[in-house]
Amino acid sequence: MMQSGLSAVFVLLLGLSFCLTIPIPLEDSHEFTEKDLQFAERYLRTHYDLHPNPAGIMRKSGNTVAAKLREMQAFFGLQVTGKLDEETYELMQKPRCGVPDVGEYNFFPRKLKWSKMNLTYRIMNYTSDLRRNEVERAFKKAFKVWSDVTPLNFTRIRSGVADIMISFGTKEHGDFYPFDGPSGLLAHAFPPGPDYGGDAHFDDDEVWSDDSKGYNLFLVAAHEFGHSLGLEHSRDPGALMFPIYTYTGKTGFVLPDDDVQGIQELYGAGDKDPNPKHPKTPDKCDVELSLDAITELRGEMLVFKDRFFWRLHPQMVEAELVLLKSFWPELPNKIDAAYENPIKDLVFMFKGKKVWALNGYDIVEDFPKKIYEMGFPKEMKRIDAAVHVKDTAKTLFFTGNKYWSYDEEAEVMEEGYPRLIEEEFPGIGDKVDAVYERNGYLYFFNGPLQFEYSIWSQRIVRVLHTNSLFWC
Ligand SMILES: [Ca+2]
Ligand SMILES: [Ca+2]
Ligand SMILES: [Ca+2]
Ligand SMILES: [Zn+2]
Ligand SMILES: [Zn+2]
Repeated sequence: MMQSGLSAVFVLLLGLSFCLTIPIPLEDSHEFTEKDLQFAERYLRTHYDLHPNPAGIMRKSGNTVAAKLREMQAFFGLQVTGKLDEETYELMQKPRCGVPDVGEYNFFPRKLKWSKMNLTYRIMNYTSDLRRNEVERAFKKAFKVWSDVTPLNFTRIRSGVADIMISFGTKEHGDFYPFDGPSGLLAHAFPPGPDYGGDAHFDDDEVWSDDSKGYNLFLVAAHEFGHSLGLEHSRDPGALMFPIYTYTGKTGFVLPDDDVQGIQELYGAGDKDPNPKHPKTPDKCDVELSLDAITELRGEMLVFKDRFFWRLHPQMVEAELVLLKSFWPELPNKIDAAYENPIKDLVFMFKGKKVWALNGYDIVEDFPKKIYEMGFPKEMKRIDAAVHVKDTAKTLFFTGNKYWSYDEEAEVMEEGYPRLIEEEFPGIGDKVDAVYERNGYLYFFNGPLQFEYSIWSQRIVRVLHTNSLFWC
């Protein structure tokens, strides 16, 4: 069954190489080169099953370029336009897994799984980027990610045929799903089954590492072995099975909840999970939603929660959820506070005793700095929230039940601070999780509540749910 599935795809792919370029609908305001368009088309063919019928005429529904663009934009939570725009194109360029995002592109009939719990793997060859024992350790650790949460066991064999044959290859490497040189496709794996089934291939035109350099072999392998066990791609940007690569740190990897749910649906839970706390991806419409930080960035709103932030564009209703690390690998996994100084065109982000400055999406050189350099007491451990008030050019910093006022022009902390939050802003509670300013109002977030405070009349004018930010 596996075999016939694969050969069907094989015929299809052979057919593709003779096709003409398909016109791609474009967002008017953007300019793409012919090369960009070919790249976009190739992306949709590889990951979204874009193909013309044998006569070269596009199918009526479902398989037009616009339909495929819509499918991709929906998968990644982008604005669904059916047109190629800057954001969509940028996403296409991110390094990712070679397995398609759409389930119907079957080499993958649904719910393929192994019918046994004891599986074998064999490492057929090695990359020269790492020592042999480092490669072996990365794969072993990647299998452990899955065996920790299921009854599955993985045993390495050194000869003969294993269920999961692992190899490094470049370009065309024997299965008609060629790799593409450095970056782009990083690896792919086949779903459970005989022969090719379960096998995982890694593009050896990448630089593989056991840290943040190039691509982390453990992280990519853990994702690919998810496919080897029968998982498809997840739309959850926090999931290991999200198709785009993000380096999440050298130590302390814990399988996200979404992946745990997925694999346990196939194999059930094991009895030996050493770390039963699996991080959940926040739900913006959760009535209990609380925030870590909030700021504007050149007109866009960034709302921080755990490892993530939402990007809220002023003209869009749907907020895009992304991993902090996917934008700023250097930043910590969670931040305390953030604010924008629009005059300096900088966004400041705080974690513990450190502060980073961003210009646009780029971290400014010489950062991070220590917060005491701004005038905070040396023993201060963190800032809870920060907001810049445009009219006064002052920035307010909240920590515990107190707040400070910072003069942005003179770059000094103002005299007479800290003061008690309760005295200046009665009714908002004795702590602030996050705060932003708009049109003369301060919006204070405290747990699941949001207090709209009029600077002019110095009082709370409305109490809202935190999640009303997202039109829930
Ligand atoms: Ca196999
Ligand atoms: Ca590649
Ligand atoms: Ca905070
Ligand atoms: Zn994948
Ligand atoms: Zn392959």
